[in-house]
Amino acid sequence: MAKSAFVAIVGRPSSGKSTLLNALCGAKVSIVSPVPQTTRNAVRGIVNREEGQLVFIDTPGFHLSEKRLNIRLKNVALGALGDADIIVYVLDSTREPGAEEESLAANFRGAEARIIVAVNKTDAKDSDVPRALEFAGSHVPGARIVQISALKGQGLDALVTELFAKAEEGPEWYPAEYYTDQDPVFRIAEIIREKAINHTREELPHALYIDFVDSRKTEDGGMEVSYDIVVERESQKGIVIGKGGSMIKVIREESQVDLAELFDYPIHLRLQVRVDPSWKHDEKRLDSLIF
Ligand SMILES: Nc1nc2c(ncn2[C@@H]2O[C@H](COP(=O)(O)OP(=O)(O)OP(=O)(O)O)[C@@H](O)[C@H]2O)c(=O)[nH]1
Ligand SMILES: [Mg+2]
Repeated sequence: MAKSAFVAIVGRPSSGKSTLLNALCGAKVSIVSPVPQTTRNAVRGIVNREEGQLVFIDTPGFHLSEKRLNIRLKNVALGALGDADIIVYVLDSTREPGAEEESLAANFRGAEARIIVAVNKTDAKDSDVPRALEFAGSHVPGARIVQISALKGQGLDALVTELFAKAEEGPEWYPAEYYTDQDPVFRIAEIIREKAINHTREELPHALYIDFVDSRKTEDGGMEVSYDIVVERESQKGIVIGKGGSMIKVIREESQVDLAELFDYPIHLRLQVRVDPSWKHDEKRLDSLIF
């Protein structure tokens, strides 16, 4: 009988969790950026092999902060941890493990048998693998450890082998042709958010969310979809629009490229920018964005 398992991918912000999920799935399932706190949801990606099925759950980076949004993000990660059969703990070998890393690792106490530590970014110039191995050995004793580069796709076969060694016999949770369960409205919003994050800096990536407005069928058999890029302040609106609309044009065009790859029908994207000064304090809004 085939095996299956739910596998949570957890780690600090920017440790490479989403990059890892995409590399495992061989597709862009979860958005990636150099900015911490990019992932805001428990995004599922599915890997089917001869041995069975692994359902991965990407999670927001574990970040110590008392801000309302960050607490919610942390709760998404902790929820996924609790639900998972196996945990891949992504440890960034380029970063000094500090109080945040220790606080995250403390969640694994007693669950070491369910954990595989993936020491990531081993390709990077500033990678310090011995430091990461030492931390893993002392803070998650007994857990299996693999060295990977999610970016270069190195060590992933070894990781998958370790995962199937831990997985138990079980049903296929998704049809074999699925690699994610995200609905199209969310998926498009995430792609727009990725492009917007990657073209803005400082506080702006954290200030924005993407809001679906409407959609309609088009004569070419496709869909026209309309989204708002929502920011917190009027000044940020100007930045996202750019001089003569140049920035929003780039965001739209880059999004269109990804959408053409993901959908087998044409998507015509319309983008507007809106200001919502208090969305981070709006519980209903947060409910709809962080899950
Ligand atoms: N050199 C190197 N860079 C990596 C590797 N994996 C991820 N990165 C980079 O690290 C940055 C963060 O990657 P993400 O995959 O978005 O990290 P994350 O853990 O999902 O981040 P959050 O969602 O914010 O928690 C990006 O710039 C990636 O290109 C790796 O193996 N090697
Ligand atoms: Mg991520």
